[in-house]
Amino acid sequence: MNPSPDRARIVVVANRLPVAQVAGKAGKEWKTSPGGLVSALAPIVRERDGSWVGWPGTEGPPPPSFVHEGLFLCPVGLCQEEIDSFYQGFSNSTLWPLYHDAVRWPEFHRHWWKPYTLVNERFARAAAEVLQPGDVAWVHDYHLQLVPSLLRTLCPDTRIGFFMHIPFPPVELFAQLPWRRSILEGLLGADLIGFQTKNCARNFEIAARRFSSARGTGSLMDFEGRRVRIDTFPISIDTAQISAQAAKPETARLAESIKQGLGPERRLILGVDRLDYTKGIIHRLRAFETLLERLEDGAQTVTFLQIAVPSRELVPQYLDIRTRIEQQVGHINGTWGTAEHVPVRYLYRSLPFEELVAHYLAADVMVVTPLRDGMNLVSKEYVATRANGDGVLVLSEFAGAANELTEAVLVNPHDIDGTATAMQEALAMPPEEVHRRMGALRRVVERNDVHLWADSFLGALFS
Ligand code: GDG
Repeated sequence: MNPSPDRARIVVVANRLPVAQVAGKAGKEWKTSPGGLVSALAPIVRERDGSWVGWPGTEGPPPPSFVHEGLFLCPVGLCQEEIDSFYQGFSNSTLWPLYHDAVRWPEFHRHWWKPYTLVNERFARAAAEVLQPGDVAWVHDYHLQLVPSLLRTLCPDTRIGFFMHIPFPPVELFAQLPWRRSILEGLLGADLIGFQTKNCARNFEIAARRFSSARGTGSLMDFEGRRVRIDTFPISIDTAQISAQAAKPETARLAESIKQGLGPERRLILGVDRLDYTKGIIHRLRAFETLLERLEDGAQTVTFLQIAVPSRELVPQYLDIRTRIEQQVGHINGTWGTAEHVPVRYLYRSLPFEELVAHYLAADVMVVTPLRDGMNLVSKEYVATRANGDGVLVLSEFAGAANELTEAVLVNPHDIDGTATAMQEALAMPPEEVHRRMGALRRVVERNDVHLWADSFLGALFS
């Protein structure tokens, strides 16, 4: 008999461990990685005496399993060749662009596929080694889509859940993938496959019916004599943690000094993203320049601050998009800047969490305009900091978050004029409307936080 959902041990299988090695006083030491996923899953794994299987993020043989802050961690090693082919290649140059509406050309290379299968097998074996009867395996994301079926072969009685953090593309795009059947059969090894949105779940069902032997409609499919449930679990944030950080007096002080630094009476429009071509930063900059053209003299009263977190710097498309963004920032500042005013401020780095929250608090308008995004947590984090009920969120309709945050100012990021108009309206929005919209948005992130997301997924896995 399977244990109840609140007692089973959980083995999380994810590309990355929830820790990274940093330089400490006594040499290298492990530090918990920031982020909502870690803060949601770590307590569940810890309380239930579970484990976390993942790559430590550096090349070479893995260290032995170890306990960090009460979490049992099982490192999986990758050699340099596998980092190039499995991680930067198949995961981030084939699957990532293909699954994000092919906003960049996905590269299909046979010599990347084999390492993808081999690394997935290694993850499955590492998970099988720690799984005990009655445990549950929760596999995460596009890097590990073969793990559910591999694990099913190794541990046939284990309940297996899979959650896809990024979109699942429409079948017309997915059909391009030469290994489409293997990927679908890999995922169908799970008992439950979770997606961010209903559209993604539907895309998967259509692809599974077309390219595998899975049958069924709606949220239940039959595959190789088993029932597979397909469902939607929109991920969220640790709302209480972010709200508490925003409420600290030191955060308010820091936000005030950020505002003062812009100059008197200036309004702040903020963008925060990993530097990724899916996040629409170039389109956003073009929209901001269009806004400056329209504002003419008023251009002096507004600043756009883009925080771009370095990401996948060894993948050529990322280097290319960084160069283009930096050229565009230079172009706008060269054209519109004065000795007193720099219209675009650009930070290419990751800020400490406390500073990130202070920037959210300082922003009059938050622009989150990805060309495609599974969910987008930044949009939800901004909302969580607005205890005063002010601030306007401009949000792409192509972010999964747009399904929930319907009171944001929704935009098509490809429509540069439309996005500029949305920014302009956001800056001029009457306070009553700002408060009404933000109130509605806050109710959404207060109701659905990352803990509810994890509980809903695990509840469904046991039902
Ligand atoms: C993938 C999917 C899905 C950003 N700048 C800083 C910083 N961040 C943190 C944010 C946020 C996280 O990074 C970014 O999360 P997003 O959801 O916006 O985007 P992805 O990284 O692409 O995440 C996405 C997500 O997985 C979860 O399922 O929503 O669709 O693509 O939490 O706060 N954190 C710090 N400093 C920064 O400068 N400390």
